[in-house]
Amino acid sequence: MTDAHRNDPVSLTRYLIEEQRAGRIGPDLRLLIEVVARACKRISIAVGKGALGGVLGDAGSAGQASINVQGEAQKKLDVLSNEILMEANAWGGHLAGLASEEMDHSQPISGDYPRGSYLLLFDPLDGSSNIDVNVSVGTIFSVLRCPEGVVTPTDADYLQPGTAQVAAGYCVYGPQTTLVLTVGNGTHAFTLDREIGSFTLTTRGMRIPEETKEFAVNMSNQRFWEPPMQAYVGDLLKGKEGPRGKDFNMRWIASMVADVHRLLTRGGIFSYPLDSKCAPKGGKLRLMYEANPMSFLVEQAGGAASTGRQRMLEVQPTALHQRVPVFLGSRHEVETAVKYHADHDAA
Ligand code: P6P
Repeated sequence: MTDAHRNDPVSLTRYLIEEQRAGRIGPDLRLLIEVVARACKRISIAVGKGALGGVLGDAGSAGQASINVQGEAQKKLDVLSNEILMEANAWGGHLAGLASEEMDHSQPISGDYPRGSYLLLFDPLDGSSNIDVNVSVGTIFSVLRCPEGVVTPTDADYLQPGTAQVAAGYCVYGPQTTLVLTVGNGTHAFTLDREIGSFTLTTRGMRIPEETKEFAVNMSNQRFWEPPMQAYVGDLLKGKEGPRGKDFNMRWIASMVADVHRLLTRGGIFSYPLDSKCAPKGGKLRLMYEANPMSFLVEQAGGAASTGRQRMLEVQPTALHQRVPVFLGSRHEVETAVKYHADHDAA
């Protein structure tokens, strides 16, 4: 769908009401997604102010950096984005609890407010190392059901495989602010109309081409990769004279939301594989609020998502901030990368 939105604009609210009317989502999930979208609008405004808003640079005070549970220096906008999402979701009555990349543990909704039946997980501002250099960043979120009978959820209640997600999405803060969402009925893009402050459906049913000539990986880690990854990328680089029989292009924005938005839009494969540096931690990217929501979106758009050795959405989580290797994007290309790993392991 290209320009149809100009004649009959479908807002995010109308899309969600139509999904509810069709019986695919309930009123609480509709409210949850609207609340998250509203928080993303506030984050977009804060990100867009940059230096003018005094929000660039590292968090912390008196020269003392603020370090999060990931062991990463927090940016001021990391902290602000987290606060915006926490405040927005505290009082609506749709959530039982929430978990964030920026918080050591999950947090039940305060007893001051009614609790709902959903768990919200998010990376409030992914790619934040790019903020100070004005490169696209984004918010990633995942929605799970709170286990039956659990009133005060703990970290263990979040440890559900990606197949249990009821919704997932991201908001990319780039030249446009675009919310990409799935509730299990396709992947759809909503662009923020800043004049009226509303997300408008601009692509209904994103589809990832099954083949691609574009890969996204941080090549500076090549010497640390496992042999199957060395072999896979080595053959990509051989181009049409090599076993793949075609030339490939490379992109790496180092902002997962931006790299994934590109492949959802025009195809490609994104990979952050194991390397000898991150292998002890299980990988670089986080399963619960980066890999799983992105994998849900990609599969709903006809793509594939894997750890290299297992379908991502079937990984049984063991820890809230668990890390995994990631391969996702054009289905046939992901299957090829997985085959390099299977052949290596079989040998
Ligand atoms: P590297 C951003 O910090 C992030 O979590 C992802 O958004 C991104 O894909 C990756 O890390 C970039 O990692 O090692 O290339 O800086």
